[in-house]
Order: sequence, then C-alpha cells, then structure tokens
Amino acid sequence: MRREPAIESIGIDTWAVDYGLLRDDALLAEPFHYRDARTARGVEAVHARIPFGDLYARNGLQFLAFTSLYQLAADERAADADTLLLVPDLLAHRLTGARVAERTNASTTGLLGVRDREWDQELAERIGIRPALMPPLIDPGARIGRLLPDVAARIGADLTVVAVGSHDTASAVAAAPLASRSTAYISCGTWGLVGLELTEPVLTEAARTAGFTHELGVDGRIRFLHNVTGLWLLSETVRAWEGEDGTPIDLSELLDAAATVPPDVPLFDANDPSLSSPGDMPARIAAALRATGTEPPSARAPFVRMIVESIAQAFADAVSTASALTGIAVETIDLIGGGSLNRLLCQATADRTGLPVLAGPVEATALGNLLVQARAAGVFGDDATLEELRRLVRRTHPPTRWAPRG
Ligand code: LFR
Repeated sequence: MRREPAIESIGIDTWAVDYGLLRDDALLAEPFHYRDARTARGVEAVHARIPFGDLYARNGLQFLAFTSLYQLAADERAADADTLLLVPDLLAHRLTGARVAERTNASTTGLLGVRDREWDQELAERIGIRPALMPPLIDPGARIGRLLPDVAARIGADLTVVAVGSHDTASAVAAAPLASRSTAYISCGTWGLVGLELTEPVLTEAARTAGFTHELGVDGRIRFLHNVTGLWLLSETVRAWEGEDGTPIDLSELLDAAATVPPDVPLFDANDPSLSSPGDMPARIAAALRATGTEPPSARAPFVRMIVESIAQAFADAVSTASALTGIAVETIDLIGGGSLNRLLCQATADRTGLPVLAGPVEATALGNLLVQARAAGVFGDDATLEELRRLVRRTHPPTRWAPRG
C-alpha cells in the first residue's frame, strides 16, 4: 500500500561530472569520484590534442581537472562501454531502463557545445571518445519513464521519473530567489558556486582567464559562474581534527568560538589547487600560508575564522569578477544551500562584498528539483516561468538578511 498516495513522480539530482559506463545495461565498474589523481593524465592527453583556449571556445567551461572529458580521457574502461551515463541519469536508468542525458548536467561534461547545446561529436572524436557513448539529450521537465515493474512492485507505487535540473547546482539556482538581474547567487555547500544567471554566453578571453564557466540551467538559462572551493575546507579540517582527537566536534560550538575572534586573521587563497584533494587539510592550509610568508594561527578558533574569512574573500572576488565580465552592477547576493545556515560566513560575505546577503533557502536544490517536477505535473499550469516559480520561493521561504558592516 502506498503511504504517500499523492506522490506522482521522482526527480533525481546529484553533483556533476561523474559517470558510470554501461555495457548491455550492466555497469562495467563502480563510478570513480572526481577528487582523484587519475584526472591529471586525462588533462595532459586532452590538451595535447586541443589547446585549452580552443576547448573553451567550444564548451565554455572553466578549467577544472575533473571535468568529465578529462576523466574519460584517462579511463581505459571507456573502450569496452556502449553507453556513458552521468550519475543522476545512471540512477534514472536503474529505475526506468531509459538511457538519456539530462542537459544541465551534460553541460558539465565538456562535451556539450556552448552555442548549440548539442553533443560536440567532433570534439569527442578528436580526443578519442566515441560519440556513440553519449545518449540522447533531454531537458528538465521531460518525462524519462515509468518505474520498471520490479522496482514499482518493491516500493508499492507506479511512479514516473521526471527530468529535473539533474545537476544539483542547476536545481539550486532554479530555486534561488533572484529578485532581479542584478542579484548574484552563491550556491554554497562543499563548493561555493558564485555567479549570475544569463541568457547569452560571455565567451571572452577575460572570462576564460578568470575561470568563468557556462553551465546550463533550467529553462535554457546559463549559469555563468566560478567554482570556489567552499565549505570543503572547513569540513575536511574538522574531519582531520576529529581524527586527532578521536571524538566528534560540535561544528556550531566551533563556529561560535570563531565568531569571537577579530576578523583581521591572515587569509589564504581558498582556490589553491593543493587544497582540493582529501587529506590533512589543516597541514595543507598551513603550508599554503607559509608559502606566502605568513604564519598560520595555532589555536582552532582563529584557524576556523581564517577559513571562513578566506572563503568569503574568494566569494567577494568572484562576485566582483562576474560583475566586471558581464557589465552587470551586482546589488544583492542570494546565498543558498547548506552554507546559508553558517551565520559567520553570511556576515563575512556581506562585509567583504559590501553588499547585502539574502540567505536561504537552505534546501534550494531539493526545492528546485521539486518545482520543476510540480510544473511538469501541471501544478502551476505548464507554462509557468522560472520567475513565477521563484516568486513562490520568495513567498514561502523568506530569506535572512545580512547587511554589510563598516
Ligand atoms: C556541487 C557540484 C558543483 C560541481 C561539483 C562537482 O555539488 O555539483 O556544481 O562543480 O559539485 O560535481
């Protein structure tokens, strides 16, 4: 018996870039996680065949060593596969049997043309990826399929799987309140995705050198953003300290203690590539600081304050770069996702940008996912615009306002 008879559909979103390779419907091996050293080989192999500048003109993506095309270039298993499915599409395949590529997430592979938004088959061939691996593209709101009979029998419900912004950041930005064009967003969790929503790409040399990416959003919007290493720096630090102590750390106590430290702590470059892999984060942050001739604080509260202020500074730099690259004078910032609960980070971001920060919704990704499914089910009428969906978010999830100080 169904416990939730009103549930009609399922929408799946996950982080981007990672994939599974199928042969005859079976996974060839467990998917790799993107924080893995193997990508370095892939980067070399791809750039030997196509220089980064040419790649950017085709796919519009900032350089990130883990973009799927670099992973694939280092993946021997690709030769035996018949289909490549990104993680949400892989889950949808398990549930429905369908093989599709949802477009917002496909835009993070590096294999989608930034202008025509179709698979760039010529690019794929040039770097040794068989275009036949790439399944047909679909857009958020499309019906993927009904649950396979055995799945439906197991959960006691015959549901439809509907495509949403299957890249979590696409779903989050769909539910960002974005009251006007001059509102920037920071989708903050493990990463801080900082940028503006656009309708046309900005494929300039300046955007390329500044590391600004063009990922696709719901309803064909462009997420013109920069990946800033976000709360990963804090969570990995806490994980290392917990390992040392052998006891769990209360994060809110740690943040309260950090809030009492004066904000003029030393800063490090939150985007330093040496900080992106797992491992002893406090030691790596300390090494990054010492390389600039600065001694890191030794106590934990100032160390945490330094991490939060460094992330906020990287956010502020990305907001001002987004503004310079687009000519849009940013007036407010919507800080959405789990990071919106971090009061110290919200205030530091307001202070360092000099702009008001509107924090929330915390569950932006889930809301964006849900809103697209609800629209597809006809709840708002088929043609509700993204702006109408966002108005609903503003009404139901009033943000917390953080004004810049000083
Ligand atoms: C956030 C996110 C980012 C993407 C990174 C890797 O969860 O999806 O948008 O760059 O994870 O997939």
